Amino acid sequence: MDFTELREAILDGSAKQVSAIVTSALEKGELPEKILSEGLIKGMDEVGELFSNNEIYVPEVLISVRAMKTGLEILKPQLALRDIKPVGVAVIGTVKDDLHDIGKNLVAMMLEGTGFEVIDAGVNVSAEQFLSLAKEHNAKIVCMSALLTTTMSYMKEVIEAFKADGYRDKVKIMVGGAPLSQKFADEIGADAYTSDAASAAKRALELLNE
Ligand code: B1M
Repeated sequence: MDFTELREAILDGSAKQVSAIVTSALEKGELPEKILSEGLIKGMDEVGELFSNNEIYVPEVLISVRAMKTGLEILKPQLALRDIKPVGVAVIGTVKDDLHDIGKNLVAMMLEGTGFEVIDAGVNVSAEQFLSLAKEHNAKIVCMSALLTTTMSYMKEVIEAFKADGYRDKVKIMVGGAPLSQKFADEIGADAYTSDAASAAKRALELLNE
């Protein structure tokens, strides 16, 4: 099956279209994992590309994500039946004393769209919470978001906490948020910095395979 129409429906943010195409593809015997990878994930990659190039903005991305999630809901039971595992577990959160989560939520959605199981710790997340969630869920990726110059420095405390616990080498720690930079990420010893949600998902997948 050619999944162009499904990818276009994701780009258009048409949940109704996505639902109809996914349902009919399943009825025609298409494999759920193929509909997921060739249709939903590839469609979200294209959305991510447009978003990174500032050709679309947050509202459009959120509509596409909603359409993609509609397709995912239909596929989930089929994927479970075929025992398709997530590519890995990622813990994400906005750091302590910071309540900004629009960007964090976009990153969480893009990670999900790339096949990760995402444990979203929410906002105002402490080092202890990041650490205990990472251990509890055997996460390979920890993503921290910060939007304030006064809270981004807390990311270093989180990294130090992972080191002190001896768990630092078991995870790849990624950071992001408007006031951040690659230089800052290097200074605090993060494994990766990305400037937007789409590249965060891509980089997480690369780190998983490194
Ligand atoms: Co606040 N706020 N805010 N704010 N707010 C900013 C960030 C600010 C820049 C506005 C300004 O003054 N110009 C300023 C921070 C200044 C500074 O320190 N640099 C600021 C301030 C001062 C405040 C308060 C202190 C205001 C006050 O109460 N006095 C207060 C702080 C509350 C707190 O956090 N403790 C505050 C509160 C708020 C609201 C809660 C009202 C609201 C947030 C609502 C919410 O998130 N649920 C809010 C908002 C909306 C903003 C602005 C307008 C928009 C931020 C946003 O969501 N951008 C913002 C001004 C601005 O930036 N225009 C501002 C859109 C979002 C998609 O971008 O989060 O950067 P962003 O995410 C991007 C990338 O950064 C990246 O991917 C995303 C999408 O591509 N990314 C990651 C993000 N996280 C990542 C993690 C990764 C990877 C990539 O991990 C691997």
